[in-house]
Amino acid sequence: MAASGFTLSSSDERVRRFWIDHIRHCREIAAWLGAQLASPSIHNLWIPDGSKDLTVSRYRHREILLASLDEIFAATHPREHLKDAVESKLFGIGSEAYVVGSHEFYLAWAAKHGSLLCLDMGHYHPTESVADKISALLLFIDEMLIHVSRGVRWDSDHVVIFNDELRALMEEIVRAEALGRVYFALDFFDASINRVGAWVIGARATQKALLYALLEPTARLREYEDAGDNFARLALLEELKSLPFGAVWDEYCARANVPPNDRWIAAVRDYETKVLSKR
Ligand SMILES: [Mn+2]
Repeated sequence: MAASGFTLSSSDERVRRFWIDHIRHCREIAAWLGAQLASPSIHNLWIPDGSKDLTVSRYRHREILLASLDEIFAATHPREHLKDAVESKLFGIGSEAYVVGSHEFYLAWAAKHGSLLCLDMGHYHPTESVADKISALLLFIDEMLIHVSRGVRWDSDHVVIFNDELRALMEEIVRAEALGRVYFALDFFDASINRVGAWVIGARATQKALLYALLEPTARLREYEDAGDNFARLALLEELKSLPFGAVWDEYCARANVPPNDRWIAAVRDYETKVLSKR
C-alpha cells in the first residue's frame, strides 16, 4: 500500500483511504492507552511520502495530504488521553527530490491547528541546528515532541549518544524554561549491536545531556550576557566543560539505583545470557 512512494498524499483513492483508516485506528488505540494510564499518549504522525526524482505535482500531493489530515483529525479525543504530533522529514533514500510532509508543511499545520510539532533530530540538513529551532517554535506552538535521534548523513535513528547536538538541544530547552512543554521520544535502533544495550546507551545519553544542561549556571551566564560581558560568558562556558560532571552523574545513578559508569555493561550481558538467549 506504499509501493508508489505515496500514502496519505497518494492520488490513488484506495491507497489513501487505507492509510486514513489506519491512522484513525492508531489514534483510537493511543487514546485508549492514555485513558488507561491516566496520562496522555502522544500519537505522532510521520509518512514516507515523496519521490526520488523531479516531481511536477508538488502542490497537488500536498493538497491531498492536507485533505487527509483534515479527515484524520476530524475525530477528536480528550486531550488528557491523546495529544497529536506531526513530524516532517527533509529527504531520505527514495525521496531525494521531493518530500510531501516537509518542515514548512507541518510547521504551518501545527501552528494553525494547535497540535504538537515533532522535530526528529535526524530529519534536517546535517548542518542545521535543531536546538536553535526550539526558542523560535515555542513562541508559536504550545508543546513539542522531540524524536531524540542521531542522524548520520541522510539516515536518522542511529543510537543516541551524548554528543554536541544533544547537549545543545537540552541546553536550549532548559534555558527557555520549557521542560514542561517538550516531550522526548526515545526512538532509535541499531540491529547490529545488542538491542538492550542500544536502548540503554541512548536513554543514558539523553539523561546525561539533560543533567548537563540542568547543571549549567544559567543565571550567571545571563548576567554576563546582559552586561555585554561576552568575554566572561565565553570563558565560563568553556570552564563548565571540565567541571566534574561525571561525579554528579554517578551520584544520580546511585540514587536511581542503577549501575554507575560502565558497570551496566555486565548487567546487559548477564540479561543476554539468562533471558534473551533462551527466547
Ligand atoms: Mn522520527
